Amino acid sequence: MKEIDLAYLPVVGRGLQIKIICAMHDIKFNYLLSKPMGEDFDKDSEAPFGTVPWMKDHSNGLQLNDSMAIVLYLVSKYPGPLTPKSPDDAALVNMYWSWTQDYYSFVLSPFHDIITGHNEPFWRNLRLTDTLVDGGKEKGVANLTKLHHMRTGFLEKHLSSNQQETFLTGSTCSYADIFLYTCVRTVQKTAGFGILRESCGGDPFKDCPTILSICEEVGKIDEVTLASEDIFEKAPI
Ligand SMILES: N[C@@H](CCC(=O)N[C@@H](CS)C(=O)NCC(=O)O)C(=O)O
Repeated sequence: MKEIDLAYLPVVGRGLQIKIICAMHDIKFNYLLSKPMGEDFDKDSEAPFGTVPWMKDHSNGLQLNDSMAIVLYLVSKYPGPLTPKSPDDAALVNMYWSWTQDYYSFVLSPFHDIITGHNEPFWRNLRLTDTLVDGGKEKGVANLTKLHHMRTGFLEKHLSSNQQETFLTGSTCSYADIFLYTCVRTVQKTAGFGILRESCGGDPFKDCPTILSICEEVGKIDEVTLASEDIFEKAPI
């Protein structure tokens, strides 16, 4: 039985990439919406670390409370197209996954606080003190826009100086490509990230042709479009 419960929030965030990976590896996926944005799950009392995503595998009862741990578990327990072909392949995929996780944690996630007006300081590790302490929202948006350009600039330069491949690590799509795709489309399409688009003069990735081309290729995979449904149009962030 390939079936998991995944608790997350009704946003793109760190949940959609897991849903897409399940679709590509033929794993049945039950989406539980967590408090404070849903009633199926209470992250504060049911998830050991008080965060989502949280996963339970129906086959063995295994519970995991970290997005990367969940993804590494799924692609090794249930092999499929996203399972790395060798330790070398896995090492590179994990490096690009971590680039994306950092981009999410340091750029997208602080933007979430600004977009949603979230000002409870212990939500996400006191991070508000970093982005908003010196100058409020306007300065926070300016700082995060600068960080967006710096982070994507490094990745773009690195990728474009290597021999151009279709995906991050070669000719096959990896779970890192999927996460990069969900983050880029979130910034390009969701209503909340209009604030970053505006602060970039319309197109936050205009200097990132390699990143955009990888996302274009990811978007051609049937399971990616099916699992994404209309989330980029409907979800706020
Ligand atoms: N390293 C963790 C980070 C998890 C995390 O910070 N999740 C956020 C949502 S994307 C959360 O649960 N925030 C609510 C809180 O910290 O109370 C992972 O990747 O799973």
